[in-house]
Amino acid sequence: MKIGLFGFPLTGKTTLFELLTGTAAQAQHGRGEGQVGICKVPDPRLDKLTEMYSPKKHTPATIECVDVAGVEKGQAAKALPLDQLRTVDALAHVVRAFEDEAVPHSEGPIDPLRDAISMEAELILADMVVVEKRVEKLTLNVKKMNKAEDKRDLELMKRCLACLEEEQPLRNLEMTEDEVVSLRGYTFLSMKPLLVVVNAGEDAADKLDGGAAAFGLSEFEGKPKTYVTALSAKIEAEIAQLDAEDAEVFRSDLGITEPALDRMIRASYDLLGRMSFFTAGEDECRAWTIRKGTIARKAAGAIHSDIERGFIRAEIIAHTDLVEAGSWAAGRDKGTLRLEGKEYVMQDGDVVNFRFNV
Ligand SMILES: Nc1nc2c(ncn2[C@@H]2O[C@H](COP(=O)(O)OP(=O)(O)OP(=O)(O)O)[C@@H](O)[C@H]2O)c(=O)[nH]1
Ligand SMILES: [Mg+2]
Repeated sequence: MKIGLFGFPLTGKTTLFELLTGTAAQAQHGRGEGQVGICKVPDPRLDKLTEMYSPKKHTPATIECVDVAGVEKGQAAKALPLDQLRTVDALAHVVRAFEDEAVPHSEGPIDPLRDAISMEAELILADMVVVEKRVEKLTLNVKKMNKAEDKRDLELMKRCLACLEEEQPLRNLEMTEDEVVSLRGYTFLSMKPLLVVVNAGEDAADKLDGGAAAFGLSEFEGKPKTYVTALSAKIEAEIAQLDAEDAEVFRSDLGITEPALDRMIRASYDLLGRMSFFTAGEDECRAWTIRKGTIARKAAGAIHSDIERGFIRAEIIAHTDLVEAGSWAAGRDKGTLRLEGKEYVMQDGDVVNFRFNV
């Protein structure tokens, strides 16, 4: 899973990147040209397994993060930062809500809704350039060769163009699975799931739980493949330097109910329809990220293609049941550990032992 942080200049992208990836020392402020980092997904369920098994290795799930330079308004179509986001699974638009006279904002007074709308327009514009060229090319091809395939592509591209001309992102366009696949190669930006991350000031902790509405962004809520979350990047970056106990005291003093890292990751998992399962043993306890609705045999493939190919059965126990039973064997005795076949739909928090044959 790869997430791209982007936004107007000086909105706190690199501060958030540092927080997510724990790379404060290396991250480049004011430049951040496509720097990539790994975010370890905190998960108390995995911590609990590690406590039970004392494994040699503890391996959390990870999310890849990209931090790009600020996008200037009106630059979208040729902006390098946006081009660096072509390969991400989701875009995280870092919208500025914090007030700080020492940090100028290219768009003028602080206004999260205005910025969220203008950035959406930039994405739409960037895609429009690509779609217009494609429509031109396909129209010519159809005239010349009249191939069914080109005709079908042209029809789809025209629908995309109409959507963009109405100032709607391609996220809003209803498409079949096949159409989505056929557009994949274009890496359209306005088609990517969008996480609007409001970077609120340190004095706005009481608003964080209020979500979109608290920052005047209600109109972004409930849109297709769009999710709004709020956090306070700078203060959280400072809290991240503290030990766990102090951090908690600090957070509760400020009224922050959930660490920014957890909030951001939960939002990303929800937005992208992802969930985690675990493998646990004395060698390694590990979290794996899969799409919701994945069947057992496919989930095995997340670990290794051999396990998917040679899949026989999966021994599965829900995390809560394993903790309650106290051990794998006790779970088997209690009957909460089950044997499931390849078509079993994985559940969030399943702890799994795949049986396979190669
Ligand atoms: N007061 C306050 N300042 C912040 C907050 N987040 C970031 N800043 C400050 O804003 C300035 C810019 O932060 P960066 O994280 O470098 O912003 P950026 O979006 O990466 O900037 P560019 O990459 O240049 O576009 C720094 O001085 C940060 O300390 C915040 O939540 N509150
Ligand atoms: Mg930056």
